[in-house]
Amino acid sequence: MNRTFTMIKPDAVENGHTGAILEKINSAGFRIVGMKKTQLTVADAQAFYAVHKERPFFDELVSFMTRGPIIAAVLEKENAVSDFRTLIGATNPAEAAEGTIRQLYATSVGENAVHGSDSDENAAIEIAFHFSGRELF
Ligand code: ABT
Ligand code: MG
Repeated sequence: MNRTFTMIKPDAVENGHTGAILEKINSAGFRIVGMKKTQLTVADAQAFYAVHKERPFFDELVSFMTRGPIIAAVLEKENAVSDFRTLIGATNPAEAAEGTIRQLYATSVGENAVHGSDSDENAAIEIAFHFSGRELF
């Protein structure tokens, strides 16, 4: 078994897609190990996306990710990291495969509805950033 970290981002929460996205996650065979509704601070978002700090879209990304609540969750499944990236689809929803979460619910590259960890190493870092051991079951 393998774990990944996801966020349902502010756009998808605002647009009322939380329930539909959780249903897709459940139907795809992921077990929810931990989950909470929370709002990132500017410092949280800057730290979470630190790899992008020199990119031109960084400030917009931080302001988007902090503008409203998110759902943060830890998911478990065999091959969770790569299977979850397949379930969410490409970063740009215009390029996301039919039936993926981003194809269905994202609006743009900058507001793409969900996050999924891109490696086991980053999943472990992201899980530790958002959850304590007592919040994972
Ligand atoms: P995340 O799950 O948010 O990490 O997205 P993903 O891994 O699919 O894509 P990356 B490359 O990590 O993008 C991080 C966030 O930056 C936004 N972005 C990215 C832009 O706004 N413009 C760009 O040109 C690129 C490459 C998309 C991601 N956030 N959102 N939403
Ligand atoms: Mg990423």
